[in-house]
Amino acid sequence: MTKTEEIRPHQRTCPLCEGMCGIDVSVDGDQVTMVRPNKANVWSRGHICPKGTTLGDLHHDPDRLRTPMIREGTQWRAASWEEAFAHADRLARGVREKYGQSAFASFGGNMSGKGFASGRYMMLLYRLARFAQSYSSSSVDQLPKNVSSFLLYGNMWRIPIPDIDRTDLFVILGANPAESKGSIFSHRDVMGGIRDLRARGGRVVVLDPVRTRTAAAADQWVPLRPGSDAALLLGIVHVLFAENRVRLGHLSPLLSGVETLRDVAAAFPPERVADFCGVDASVIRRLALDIADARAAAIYGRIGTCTQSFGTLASWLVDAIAILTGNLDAPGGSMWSTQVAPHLDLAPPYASTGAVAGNPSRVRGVPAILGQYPASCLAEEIDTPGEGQIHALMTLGANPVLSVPGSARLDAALEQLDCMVSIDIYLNETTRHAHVIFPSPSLLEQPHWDIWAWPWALTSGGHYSPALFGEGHRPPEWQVMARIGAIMGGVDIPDLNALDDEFFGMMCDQAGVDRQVAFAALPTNGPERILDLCIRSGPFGDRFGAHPTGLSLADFKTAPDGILLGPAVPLGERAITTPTGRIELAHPHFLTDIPRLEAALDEPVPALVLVSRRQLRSLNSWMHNLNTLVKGKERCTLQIHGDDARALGLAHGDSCEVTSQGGIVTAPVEVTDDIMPGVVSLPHGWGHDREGARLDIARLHVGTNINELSPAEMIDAASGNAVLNGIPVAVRRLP
Ligand SMILES: Nc1nc2c(c(=O)[nH]1)N[C@H]1C(S)=C(S)[C@@H](COP(=O)(O)OP(=O)(O)OC[C@H]3O[C@@H](n4cnc5c(=O)[nH]c(N)nc54)[C@H](O)[C@@H]3O)O[C@H]1N2
Ligand SMILES: Nc1nc2c(c(=O)[nH]1)N[C@H]1C(S)=C(S)[C@@H](COP(=O)(O)OP(=O)(O)OC[C@H]3O[C@@H](n4cnc5c(=O)[nH]c(N)nc54)[C@H](O)[C@@H]3O)O[C@H]1N2
Ligand code: SF4
Ligand SMILES: [Mo]
Repeated sequence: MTKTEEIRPHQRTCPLCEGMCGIDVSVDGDQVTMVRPNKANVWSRGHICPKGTTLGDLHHDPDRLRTPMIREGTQWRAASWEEAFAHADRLARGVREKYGQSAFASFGGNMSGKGFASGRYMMLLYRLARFAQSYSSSSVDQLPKNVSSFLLYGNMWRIPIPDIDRTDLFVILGANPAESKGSIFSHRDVMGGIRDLRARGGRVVVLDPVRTRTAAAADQWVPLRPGSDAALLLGIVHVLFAENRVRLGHLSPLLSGVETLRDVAAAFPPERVADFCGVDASVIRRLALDIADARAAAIYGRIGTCTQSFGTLASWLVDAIAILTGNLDAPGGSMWSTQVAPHLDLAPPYASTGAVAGNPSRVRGVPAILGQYPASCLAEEIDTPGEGQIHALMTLGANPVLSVPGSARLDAALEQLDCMVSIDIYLNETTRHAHVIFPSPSLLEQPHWDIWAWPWALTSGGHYSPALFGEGHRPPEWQVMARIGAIMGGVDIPDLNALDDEFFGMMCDQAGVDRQVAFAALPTNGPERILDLCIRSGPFGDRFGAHPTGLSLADFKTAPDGILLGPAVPLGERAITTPTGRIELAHPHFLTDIPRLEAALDEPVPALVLVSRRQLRSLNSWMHNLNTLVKGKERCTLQIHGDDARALGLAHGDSCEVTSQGGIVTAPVEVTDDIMPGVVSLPHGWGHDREGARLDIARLHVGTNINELSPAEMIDAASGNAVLNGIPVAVRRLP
């Protein structure tokens, strides 16, 4: 290799969030020397955030696990791969012999689908493992939106995305892309998109209890009480009907339940919900008319509308308003993507067909929703004795000890497991309870093509990044996934390659591609041929020669800055796969939850409620071990309005104690008028003081775990999703 080749940066996509930023990674031998934005990347055109520049630090982090780890008592030791598989197998067999397969559960986290192989082989692992109970971070995140999309359109992942580049009015509820960079909404630069929209004369309105940096960049900030979105949105629906502003647009022949929705909303005039929402009725009316009168309006609700008491109703009504104003499946409104490589197994590893609600949970009796139990139930299912008690758990890219409500109980419960296997890159707050940890390869040791961001992009395109470093002496990640699945499910795999061929063959069937043709064209096992199949059988693909001008992975391999293929187009009836073939605007699952909302309208308002916040330099709970990101002033503060601070005798910088029904934490006080009175906020993902975690930098920036305050009992009844916002709290000054 010549000197110039050695220092030429490698073009990649940052895999950390949905921003999908193109980056240039410079290396010297096996060292990353620099990460910079790639201005030539056709998607991101030079956009980047501080996290993306730390991919080298992450790769070199001495605490990142490189070998499997086995715990004996409180002692950890590095182990060979074969030893680790054998140890996990022994423990799993023990549980199976004593309690049967009903004692096995899984928790899939936010990083579970991000790996090139792990994302593509998750389904194989779960098929082999036959977990009796599945849990995931979905039920502390977007499950209400999955439920509403499942009922409205027939597919839990057919979530509409705001088309901000072509809209005139962007209404944001409960999202803060200035910090999060967009969620279930991939845009090359959301804040840039907001600036462009305003520059061309459009408007942006943000409904949020906090004047976030997103709200500050908008035309209008509407502070509203946490958990009140559904009521406010019903007020808007009321006005649309009452003022004769309903315009159904091209989806009209596909709609069912319009009159029922009108009748429901008749009982919710803005004047009735105004006090509950803390928003003037005139503001709600104006917003309804602005949406109705805009040439195109994009209404976007994200995590603030999901992780609250009425998450499902709010998620449903966001879409209902788009539908009633002709803004669904229409440019400038909310649309669905057309992916270059639609992943053939995107549906998560739990059954999501048939009824939305499944069997009741053993301890609390709440139904499984779309095949999974609420994360808030995990602790009680582990620590409550009886038939069906969980004794074996697999975690995959998850840190539920910090991310799930009632985390103190969960932390204690995990210690009781007879078999805990984690696939993770750190020995952290959660994995310290594991018996065996299998490390994933570093994000730079694997290729990348985003599975989780392209589905939410309203520009079709693709970007393939080859692995930058070799994986070293470890079995390929896809084989690790298969073997762990087999261990958890107690099945033998006589031949891994034959198993993979069968898995691949099933994908060919799903894609309508002749198996023999696909095997002949793509003879090498592993995740790359799955990606190639997805591209070639996708809407822009060559269909293995049937569309000679179509694309294959080879085209992307020769386009290191990516390829774009144009903006989203309306999908019409192709998008609707409900049993009736219609958009179920008034599905009974939504309507049965309305009385609960009505009852809440008359309940007394708590004096102080807690909401969560995200921070640009964090990624949920796990990027706090990188000094570049955590250094600087304390970020884990309790934000409180000046009026509330005065009333409670709190001053900026004081230490305070926050108490809820769930627990007690302490935090430094940050007085700010960027939060509405009656609401306080803490960031999530902190609390790095657990004994035995191996996170040397994070330990210096402990912070406090907000989920010790979130009560496990508080869930959105219609989805089982955790309520992380609007938690009643009391705050007092500590001496
Ligand atoms: N109070 C409150 N709680 C919240 C939220 C909130 O807003 N407020 N947000 C919720 C949301 S939206 C989510 S998604 C959840 C997240 O909940 P989790 O998924 O449980 O938590 P993360 O912090 O994302 O944990 C990611 C895990 O993946 C590991 N990891 C990192 N990189 C890799 C990798 O390459 N491979 C593997 N195998 N593992 C890797 C990390 O070490 C970490 O253990 O938290 C939820 N909890
Ligand atoms: N830097 C960074 N980026 C991330 C993450 C991260 O941890 N850090 N996490 C990633 C993940 S897993 C996710 S899911 C996404 C989430 O991405 P976003 O949905 O953009 O999440 P947040 O930034 O938490 O914004 C949620 C907003 O909801 C507001 N809110 C709280 N309660 C309510 C309510 O009842 N109603 C309304 N209308 N608003 C409310 C909060 O004040 C907050 O401003 O971000 C992803 N990107
Ligand atoms: S915005 Fe997201 S994708 Fe872009 S650099 Fe930051 S973390 Fe990576
Ligand atoms: Mo999330």
